[in-house]
Amino acid sequence: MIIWAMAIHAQSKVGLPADPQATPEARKLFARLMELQQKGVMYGHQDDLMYGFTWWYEKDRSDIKDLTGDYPAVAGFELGHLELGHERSLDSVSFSQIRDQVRIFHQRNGIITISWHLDNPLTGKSAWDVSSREVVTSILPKGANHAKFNSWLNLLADYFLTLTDDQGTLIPFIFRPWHEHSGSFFWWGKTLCTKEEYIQLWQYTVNYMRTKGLHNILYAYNTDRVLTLDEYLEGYPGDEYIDMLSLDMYDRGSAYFGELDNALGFVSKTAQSKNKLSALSECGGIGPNWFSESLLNVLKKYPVSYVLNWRNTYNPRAVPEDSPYAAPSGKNAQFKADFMKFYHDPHTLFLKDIQ
Ligand code: BMA
Repeated sequence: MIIWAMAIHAQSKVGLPADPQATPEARKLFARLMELQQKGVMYGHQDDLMYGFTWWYEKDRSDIKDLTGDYPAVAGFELGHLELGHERSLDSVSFSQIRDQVRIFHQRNGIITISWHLDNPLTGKSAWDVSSREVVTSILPKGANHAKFNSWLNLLADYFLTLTDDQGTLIPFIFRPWHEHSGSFFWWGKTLCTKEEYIQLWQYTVNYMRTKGLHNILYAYNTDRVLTLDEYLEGYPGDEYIDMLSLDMYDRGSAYFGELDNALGFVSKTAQSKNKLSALSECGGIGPNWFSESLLNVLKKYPVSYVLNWRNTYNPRAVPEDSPYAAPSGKNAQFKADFMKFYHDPHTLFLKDIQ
């Protein structure tokens, strides 16, 4: 009897989001991601649907689709400046357009992931303002900026509550706040607060969203480049808060693929042992066979839900030498064939592959 009960319990733990009250849609998304992770690695692109390197909002356009004929399987969206009550994000995209594209992409059966480069609530400067080590302390309970932080979380929750489908059902998505904690370039970075404060920040945020009735969110824990699992897990808020273990790593030189292999190895292994998802949630690089061989060879070794290239910053003054990371063009047009090889590889999944 006890063994039977334990077996049922263990089974129910497999493939379930961290939120005990997760909506059916969030459960479905989690199970779908778990299944897809066994099939291959999805390709994702930040801000893919709103603009590209040389264009600004053209209906149904995407730099990835222009090149490959298909959309990415994962679309990234950014909410920085929502907390200020602005109409447009720090990347100049209107929040109403983001809402529209989230709805459209969900209808296309794509996967949605959201990031938040929120301003520094203490100094009023950007997310990259690391001039003070008091910011996280100041927004936690009893801190001088706690009420302000709550009002920012309110704006975020209110916006999340508008991300609904035609039936009014909340659209499930992956949220990756407080990212790249192992680095110290955001005000919530490793040397800018204590480990305990960082954990509290995470738990407070997730609990706040849950209290607001948001049970449709899968949460991604995230660091920048790390060399060890201890380094990776420093600041991990706990299995009850996290659904995905993710990593951001950009190509910064010859050690890159070795370090990526090492980190993705322990991240994906730890994720598996916790029944969580894993992802390479930001990456970028270019070079001969960069996508189709160097990156793919590492990705093929581990169960990784998705790999995402950061945004193709719209550049109205682009000159032919310029080129974005994703969907290479300009001076990198020579690498288009490499990206197409990556696209055609049976291991990579674009939107049509996940229907
Ligand atoms: C960064 C850069 C910035 C952008 C931010 C949020 O890495 O792309 O230009 O504002 O992400 O999207």
